[in-house]
Amino acid sequence: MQELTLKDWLDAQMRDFGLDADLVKLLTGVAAVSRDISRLVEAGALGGILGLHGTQNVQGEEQKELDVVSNEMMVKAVFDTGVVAACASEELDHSLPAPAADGVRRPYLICFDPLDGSSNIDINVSIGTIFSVLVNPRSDASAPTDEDFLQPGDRQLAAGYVIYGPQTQMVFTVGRGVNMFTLNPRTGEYILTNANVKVPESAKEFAINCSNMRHWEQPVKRYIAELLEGTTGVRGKDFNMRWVAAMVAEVHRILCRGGIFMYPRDNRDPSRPGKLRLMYEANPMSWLMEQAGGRATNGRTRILGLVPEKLHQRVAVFLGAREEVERVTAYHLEEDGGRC
Ligand code: AFP
Repeated sequence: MQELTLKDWLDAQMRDFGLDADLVKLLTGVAAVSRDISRLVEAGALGGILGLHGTQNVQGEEQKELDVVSNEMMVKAVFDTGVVAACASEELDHSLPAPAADGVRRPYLICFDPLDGSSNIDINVSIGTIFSVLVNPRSDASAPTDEDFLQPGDRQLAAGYVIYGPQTQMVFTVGRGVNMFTLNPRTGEYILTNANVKVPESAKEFAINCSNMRHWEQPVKRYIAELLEGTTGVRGKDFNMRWVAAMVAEVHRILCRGGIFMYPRDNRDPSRPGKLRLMYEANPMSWLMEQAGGRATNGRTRILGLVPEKLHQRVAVFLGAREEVERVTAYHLEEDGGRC
């Protein structure tokens, strides 16, 4: 069978479905820089950029050297495409307008987490880059601000991730299903290896950081207790548990093999509704899930319908197989008093 490269696939999308040529430029730029990030990740200690950078990001988290370098690479790459008016990164306090002041309106905004799963960097476990493309709401060439990014996930035009694991794979949607491309390390070309991915309906695996169990809300405790009871409980079957500590890897596993991923809100800090970021992690991954036939909620409502209040907003996340996400969401709504 003839291999279909990312370029061929994008050309076909332009030809057959009218995919915007500027969006193709942007996706091509993201693919190209992900190849370079992949090489750095692969070099590890030999590349001389492992370890701590000695600074913290806006969320107060330690930045790893590779976080900082890959962020700089992403910023440069997206602006080099010439179609991005501003970008927002999990690693930056505020959005960054395109440097060129040439009076040209650029059609897109892009949000990204340049290196998700940083705690895995130094131990050679899968990490990834997540991205989400939005329309630039400005009709002129003026510089977008943080407020321009505050659009619900339903308005994304493209979203996906690149996983740096045993293989490097780029997985994304432009609103017509989810496709997986694997990087051929010999040619540097991304090849379509899994078209129109669907989340298996029946789940056998769940992913949640159980060390936080004592802080969870009651519906989450109930749902997990039932999974743990296995064949002896109401679910009548055994489940297995996985936790990679990188959302990219958990989502990738669910797209390939099914299951549910959860990062619930907890009772420690009421001002912090979850750990994950809406714009950089939850929105793009939720859209992928829905495009693959799965579901994504914050326990109560669809994540893609949430209107962000701030750029670095956090949110509780339940995503994966439809039935599982619907069940845990129903437990939350029951607890709230039966509102559906
Ligand atoms: P970073 O984006 O800071 O690398 O954090 C990764 C992450 O946000 C997400 O990818 C993981 O699911 C989650 O944190 C893991 O968190 P804990 O294992 O610390 O609970």
